[in-house]
Amino acid sequence: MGFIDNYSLEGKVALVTGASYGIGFAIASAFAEAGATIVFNDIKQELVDKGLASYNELGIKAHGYVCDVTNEEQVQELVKKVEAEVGVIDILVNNAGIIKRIPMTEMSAAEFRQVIDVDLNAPFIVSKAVIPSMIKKGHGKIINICSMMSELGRETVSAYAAAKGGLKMLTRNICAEYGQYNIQCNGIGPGYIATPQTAPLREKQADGSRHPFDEFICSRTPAGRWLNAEELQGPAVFLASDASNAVNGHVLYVDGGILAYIGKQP
Ligand code: NAP
Ligand code: GCO
Repeated sequence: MGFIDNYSLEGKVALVTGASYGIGFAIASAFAEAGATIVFNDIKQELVDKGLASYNELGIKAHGYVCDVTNEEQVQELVKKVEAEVGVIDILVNNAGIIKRIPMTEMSAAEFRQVIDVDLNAPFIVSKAVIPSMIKKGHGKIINICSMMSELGRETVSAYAAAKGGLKMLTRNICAEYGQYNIQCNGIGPGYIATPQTAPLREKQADGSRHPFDEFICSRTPAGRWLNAEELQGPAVFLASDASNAVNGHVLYVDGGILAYIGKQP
C-alpha cells in the first residue's frame, strides 16, 4: 500500500452539517469522490430536498436529514438515526453557519447570541454527540469550518468573529481532550469564498460598477480574486483522511494568502 492510499475515505461515514449547497456541499462531494458515504442535514425540508437533488446530479447517493444544529435534542436524535440507518460517523464537518453584518452598537444581544448559537454552540453540540461512538470505534475526525475572522476583525462582524475565534479554541480543546482516543480535530479557515453567504459583498452597484468590498477583498488577497468552494476540497479530504493522522488542533487557512499579506503598498 503506497502513501497515496492514506487519502482514501473508502468505507467511512461522513456527516457534514448544513451541506445542501455552498462550502458544505463542495466538501461533502469531494468526500464522496474519495469513497465516503455522505450524510448531511439542513434546517428545512426544502433545502434537504434541494441538496439531495444536487448530490444525485453528481451521482452521489447522499443521506439527508432535517435537523437544527443548535437544538441538542434534535442533534442527539439525528446521530442515533444515522448510526442505525447508515453507520457510526467517522468524520464530522461542523460547517453550518450564519453571519449578521451589523455594527456592534446597533446589534441586539439576541442577534449576537443567535450567531454564537449557530457558529459556536452548535459545533460543541454536534461534536459532543459524535465523540462517544468515535471513542468506541477507536478513531474519528472532526473538522470545524473557521474563518479569517478566527484571526482578524472587521467592521460589523463582532458576533461572527467572536464565534469563529471561539471555534478555533474549541478545535484545540477537542484535540487536547480527545487526542488520546485517536480523534483528530482540526479547522479549515476559508478566505473569501464566493457562496450565497458572501453574495451581498459582491453585488454589482446600481451604475454597474463592482461592489467596493469586492474590490477591497481582491486587493487584500495575494491571489487577487475570490476563491471558490471547490478549492477547499483538497484540504478537507486531507484533514478527513489517514494522511493527516499526526495533524491535530491545527487550523489550515485556505485563504489565497490573506493572512500573510499586509496589503498593496501605495
Ligand atoms: P451558506 O452558503 O450560508 O451555507 C450555510 C448552510 O448552513 C446553509 O445551508 C444554512 O441553511 C445552514 N444552516 C444555517 N443555520 C443552520 C442550523 N441552525 N442548522 C442546520 N443548518 C443550518 O454558507 P457558506 O458560505 O457555504 O459557509 C459555510 C461555512 O463556512 C459557515 O460556517 C461559514 O461561516 C464558513 N465560512 C464561509 C466563508 C465564505 O466566504 N463564504 C468563509 C469562511 C468561512 P439556510 O440556507 O437555511 O440558512
Ligand atoms: C465578511 C465575510 C466573512 C467571510 C469569511 C471570511 O462579512 O467579512 O462574510 O466573514 O464569510 O468567514 O473567512
